[in-house]
Amino acid sequence: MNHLVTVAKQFKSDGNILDVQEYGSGNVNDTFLVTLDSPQEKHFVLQRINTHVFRRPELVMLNMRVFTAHVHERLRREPNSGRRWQVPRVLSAQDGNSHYIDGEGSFWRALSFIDASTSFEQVQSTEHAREVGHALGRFQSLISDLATEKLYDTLEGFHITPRYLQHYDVVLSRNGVTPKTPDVDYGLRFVQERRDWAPVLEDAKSQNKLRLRLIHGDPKVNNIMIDETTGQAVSIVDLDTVKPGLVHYDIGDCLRSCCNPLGEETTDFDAVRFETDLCQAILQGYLPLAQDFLDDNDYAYLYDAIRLIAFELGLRFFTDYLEGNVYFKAKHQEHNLARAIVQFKLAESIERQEAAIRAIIDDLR
Ligand code: GN1
Ligand code: MG
Repeated sequence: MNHLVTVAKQFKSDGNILDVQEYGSGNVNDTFLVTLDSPQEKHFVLQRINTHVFRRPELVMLNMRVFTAHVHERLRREPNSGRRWQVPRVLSAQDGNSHYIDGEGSFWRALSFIDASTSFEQVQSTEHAREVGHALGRFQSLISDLATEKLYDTLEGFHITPRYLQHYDVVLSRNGVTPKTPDVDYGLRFVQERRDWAPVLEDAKSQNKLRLRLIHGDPKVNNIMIDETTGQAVSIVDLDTVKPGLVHYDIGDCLRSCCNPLGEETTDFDAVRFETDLCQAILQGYLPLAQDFLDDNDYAYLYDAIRLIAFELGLRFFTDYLEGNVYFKAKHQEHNLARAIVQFKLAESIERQEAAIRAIIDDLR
């Protein structure tokens, strides 16, 4: 029997397994969609966790159990808002655990599929952008009353930009840079010119201007599930990085992902731009839900967050290219270099539009 089917059978579900197919476009974990013959549950999501990235995957699952229980309880008590909102459920393995380890030592887990919904690699319209913003606000607000100490830090250094810079310096001094092509040269200069500004959010955190909260960590456009009929956002998936952090990491990540109409994988570098209309729509969806937990300092650092997370992701891709593609899955040798340039071009576009972006933020406060 196919190995994937054998693994899928280790998780409790309502029906027999009809099919297991690769699913989505994750850069870290391997994701599969399992199809069942049961009318109650047509699908579930099966994932092999990248344990090179998530060193303690059992803590990722523990976190997931804790905050999904919290959110399910809040949703149960909340008055009906007339909108569907769902959180994936962790499916137990036959032995009652939240994971299954196969004969090769791979770590597998299963989650329920959000029915009748779909996600997109790029934002489709301003309505879609508004829904993405709504989803992020809804998600953050549902975990805003869960104490940060309840969740483990399952990926130390995640979104701590100065840590990525430190690692970049180590890789550069260890490996050197060969070949020094014009693209590599551009990347080196780009990082050099911005490195003094890179600790901006971490500095604000140390000065107690910004405080830790629970965040999603990866609210990019393809993690927002959209109802197939209503077009409304109904869930955010990819919950591995829900842990303590700054809400700014989330806002920055959401905007760098959603306001880049060409997407992360384009190779048309000169056409990459940050679309301020989409930024406005996302914040229009987000801020009404977030204004209860955002203070003046939070607003003051929003622009920096948008610029920083684009810069940071570019730096992460660039470092990974220089290191030989050890973190992000790459389809070819230069793949992470190309992804880095896209993020750097996006950061430049953000910088050019600083006044307009700050005006949008001020306007919506
Ligand atoms: C990774 O695996 P995926 O695609 O969900 C990465 C994110 C990046 C994203 C860029 C744990 O997410 O931080 O923003 O690639 N996840 C991790 O596409 O590093
Ligand atoms: Mg992810």
